[in-house]
Amino acid sequence: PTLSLLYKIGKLTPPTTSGEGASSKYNDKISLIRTDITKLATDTIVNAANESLLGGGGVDGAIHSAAGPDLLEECRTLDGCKTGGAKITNAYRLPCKKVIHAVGPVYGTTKRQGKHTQLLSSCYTRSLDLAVQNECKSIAFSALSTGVYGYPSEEACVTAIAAVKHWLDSDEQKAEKLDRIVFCSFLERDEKAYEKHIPRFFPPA
Ligand code: AR6
Repeated sequence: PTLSLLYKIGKLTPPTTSGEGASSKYNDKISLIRTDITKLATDTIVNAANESLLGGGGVDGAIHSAAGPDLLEECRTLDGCKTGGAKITNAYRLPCKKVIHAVGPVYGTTKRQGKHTQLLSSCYTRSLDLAVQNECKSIAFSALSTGVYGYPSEEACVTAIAAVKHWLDSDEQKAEKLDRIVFCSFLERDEKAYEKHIPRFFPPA
């Protein structure tokens, strides 16, 4: 459901203090859902990949097994991807049209280097740019880096929401090319984090 609807049914509550730059302008474009991302028929879904782009466990494993072996074959031609970056492929047997493979930071290492926030933000903004460049009108993000890569759920979700908000605000023409941006969580913990922090950036109209 969109944020507008989530406010209407009382699933999201207005923030006690609104954050800097908070605005409800794009509330009809943003959705929260808790489900298996491989079932979503958005134009593109964002995979939490690693630098090899050759598959793995978690959501990456689920996406590769649902897409079938052709996905791995295409990934082999990509020559990997740097942390903070993203690359796009076809979706094969998945219901979406394209898969964006984003490589989130490993929390411990990149935090020590003071780079974790910038790298995670960059995964979100690069993915949004790729979606628009490939004429995708809807995109669903998995909670990048919050599994094997050890990023604390709330910290990752605040970075994710802030990065998307910043991207939307930075270029109105680009923002209008996307009808729907979905934050797809899998664990209840992550869903709760989105419900808690989304209103600070996208308050009710
Ligand atoms: N649908 C949606 N979200 C899911 C699904 C699913 N089917 N399965 C898990 N999640 P993770 P990372 C959530 O570990 O931390 C892989 O081996 C999960 O609850 O998949 O970025 C890659 O190959 C969590 O919130 O990715 C890399 O080597 C989120 O997806 C490494 O793990 C991300 O957890 C990347 O680690």
